[in-house]
Amino acid sequence: MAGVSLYDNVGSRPLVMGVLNVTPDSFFDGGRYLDHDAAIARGREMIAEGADIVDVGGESTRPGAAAVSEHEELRRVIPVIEALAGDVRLSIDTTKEAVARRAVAAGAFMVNDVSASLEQVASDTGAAFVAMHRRGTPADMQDDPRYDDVVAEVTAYLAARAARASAVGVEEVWVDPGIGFGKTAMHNLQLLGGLPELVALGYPVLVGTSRKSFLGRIATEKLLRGGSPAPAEDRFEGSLASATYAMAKGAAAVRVHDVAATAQAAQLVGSMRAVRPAPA
Ligand code: HH2
Repeated sequence: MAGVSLYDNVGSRPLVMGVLNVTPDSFFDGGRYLDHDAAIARGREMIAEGADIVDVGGESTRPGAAAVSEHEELRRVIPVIEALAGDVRLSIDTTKEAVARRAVAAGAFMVNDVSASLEQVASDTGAAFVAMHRRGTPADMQDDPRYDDVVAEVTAYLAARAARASAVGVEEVWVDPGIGFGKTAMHNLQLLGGLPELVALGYPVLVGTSRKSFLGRIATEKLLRGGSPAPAEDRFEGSLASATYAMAKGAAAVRVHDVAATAQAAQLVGSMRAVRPAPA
């Protein structure tokens, strides 16, 4: 196509948010980056791999995870944020008000809140805010979750939470369907397929499927032969496929552990968005 450069896609490329869990018990990277130096090195590695945002978390949200004290969560995340601030945009993955405030003061630009309730902190500090949908708490969220229409219910919930955040003065509000948070594998698939409904709300959409258990339960050959679901180490392909699908369906950003591969996929989706088909 005349006049369209393959490299002329700046601005249309979905963003890649790299996951950095400074925890002993996160379901995939738990224990790898509990040490501050290891976490900072991984943050720098993700920047080199193409991360647009690094999401720093100090408390696992996996089903059954133990709660962490405010003091311990601060001890885990603040030195990492201080060290990486200035090198990349940082978000803080927390549900605690004090942790969110301290993290923004230390350099985070975004509050990523799986409880969708810290909008006042974002408003007070001028941070961007991610409102994520979840049902229940880590202790009970996977106990037989039910919805009449998961796409409609999650979309309505996020519309209300986003409106509440805007009403208190948050300037940059994101929404996230919360893949795996109180959802069956079928609910997760329905939410991914229904992403255009969420995108139509008009807020940038963040999606996190990376290495999550539903990917291991989707009918792999092994599973069809009576085997067990794939463990997190074997969910790379599903993670990349689902992130690429989410971006193609309009997600503005994907939250992933595998930054290098996903950044390539984001570049490709951005290129496809930039290139308009020639008129027939
Ligand atoms: N998923 C996890 C944590 N935070 N935040 C948003 N906005 N969206 C998500 O889908 C999301 C999230 C769970 O993944 P991870 O951080 O890798 O694991 P853990 O909670 O065990 O630390």
